[in-house]
Amino acid sequence: LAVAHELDAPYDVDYHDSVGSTNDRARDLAADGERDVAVVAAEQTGSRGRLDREWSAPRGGVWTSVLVRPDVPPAQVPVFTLAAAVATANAAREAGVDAGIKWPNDVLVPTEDGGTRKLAGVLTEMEGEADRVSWLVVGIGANVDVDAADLPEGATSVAMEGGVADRRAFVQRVLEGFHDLVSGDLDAVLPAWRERALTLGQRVRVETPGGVVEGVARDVEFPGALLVETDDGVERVTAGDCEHLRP
Ligand code: BT5
Repeated sequence: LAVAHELDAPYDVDYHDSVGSTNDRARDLAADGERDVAVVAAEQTGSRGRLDREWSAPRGGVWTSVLVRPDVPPAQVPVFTLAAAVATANAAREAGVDAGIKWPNDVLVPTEDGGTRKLAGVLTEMEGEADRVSWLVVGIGANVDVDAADLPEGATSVAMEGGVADRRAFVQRVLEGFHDLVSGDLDAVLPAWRERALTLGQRVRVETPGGVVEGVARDVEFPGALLVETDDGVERVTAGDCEHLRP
């Protein structure tokens, strides 16, 4: 694999044939004071999902973590996560896979029986003061040229969906798309997210740190909250695990 060296990316690329976690590597670079960089790996041996869940990252996937130092308060970080999901869903669509986003950042492919399979995920980590982010690491994992046997149940890949499984093109599009979305007006991320959303209009059940919220997902609001219409009115959900309920 020679993904990295020929990458025409909007970031400097720190390439690894094998690494524990690209997010951990990016965090180390952040501590060293590096500026914007995209860590890219052919495989990860200790990658993480959110809430310390395991993430499978065998060869054939796109595993990347972008280190940026945006001049924004920590409260705006969720919009970077939405942007990463949009860039990834768009890269999948360019590869011929009809992917969409489950709030906030799961990239899924709808199945014929009304379910979904997970194509990609995003893990964002940051450090900052009250009013300003010091560094932000946005980790993106996408199953591109990966076989079902190497993935957990419920997962899918570009190859499995019959798309064009070109990892180099995919990672390039993800990095370009993300860069474009976060370099301009951050408010513009929301309409781009809405265009790819699978969650809006759906009945959802969100497990938030403050309890379960159930209702119909109506919209997203800057910097990334989900507005859920419940029996008791509209609730604004800023974090949590979202499940689409079958009608
Ligand atoms: C995520 O977590 O979806 C965020 C995944 C972020 C991975 C990237 S890869 C580059 C960077 N470096 C890292 O170490 N991480 C980031 P979450 O929403 O918690 O979903 C985790 C769940 O997805 C697991 O519990 C499994 O059920 C499932 N899963 C694990 N590996 C998968 C895969 N390769 N494809 C699809 N689903 C997977």
